[in-house]
Amino acid sequence: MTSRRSFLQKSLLTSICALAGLRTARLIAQSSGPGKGPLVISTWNFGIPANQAAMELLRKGHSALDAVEAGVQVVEADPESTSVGIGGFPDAEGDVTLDASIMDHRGQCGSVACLQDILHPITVARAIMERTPHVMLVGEKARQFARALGLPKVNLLTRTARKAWKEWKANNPKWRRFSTDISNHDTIGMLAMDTRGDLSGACTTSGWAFKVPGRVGDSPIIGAGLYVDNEVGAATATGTGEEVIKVCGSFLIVELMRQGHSPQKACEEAVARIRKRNPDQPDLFVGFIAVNKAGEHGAFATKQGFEYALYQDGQNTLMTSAHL
Ligand code: SD4
Repeated sequence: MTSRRSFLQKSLLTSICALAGLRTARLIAQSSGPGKGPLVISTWNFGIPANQAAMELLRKGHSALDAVEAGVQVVEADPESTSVGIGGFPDAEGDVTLDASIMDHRGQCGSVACLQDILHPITVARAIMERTPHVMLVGEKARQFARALGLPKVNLLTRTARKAWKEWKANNPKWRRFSTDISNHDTIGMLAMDTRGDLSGACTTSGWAFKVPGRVGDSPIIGAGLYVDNEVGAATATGTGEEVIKVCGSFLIVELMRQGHSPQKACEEAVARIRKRNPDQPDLFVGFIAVNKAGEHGAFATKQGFEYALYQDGQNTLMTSAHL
């Protein structure tokens, strides 16, 4: 698997270089030097405590991979967060189903979708990456895989989430209306650069509140909710996953950075494409964050209200994203 994957990556790189000419190859060479780690960036205000946990590991010399796993675990374990891990709002039948993905500096990745009863889907995603020849496991078999790892069964439906679901259900007996409210779209996506300048990323969510059972969003789809290329940079997404999947959002941003865009311009271009595809949906929310190998970052959203947390140069700061 590894050799096939690295062959495909090299082939893709070669084709892109051939298409874009030597200028692209020069930009890759410039951006693949040592970066400005340690650095952590993550979506929304719960990114602040998540960044803190990640940075503690980076400062001790741990890898970016260890850091992003530990960072997003903080939010997965927080019952107050209604869009990630325990406490996440359930699907239309009242089941909490979780999606997560992780990707490291070697381009290795793992993901899990529609996972029930497990507190840390990100740890399951990492185990899939490290212990199997596969990238993605889903549903009941993924749950069994997680249990076989020794992860305990946990009831993820909190009283608050159950109450919200009951209220939603009372108003939506036939699942006709699905909320697109921004408050239902608070995935944590995290990108980190370690002291060696290597990049990793993680993304984890309970997805769209009261979704159609079986629905999978962008977060566990490599290239949509998360993408890392250690030669170029990394990106992750939050918001309506269906629209992120349709443009391969995170992969698109990394490829735009490869072609010379700054992380900010790359995020803006990806958001512009989503807006162009959805001219009649002014309320559609999608946001991206990105970093490049130079330690520069970007963030952009379809609309106002997107915040992200940046931990760089010793400061863990809640930032307000620019938007369309
Ligand atoms: C999804 N993008 O499942 C995720 C959910 C989310 O902030 O709410 N992201 O579509």
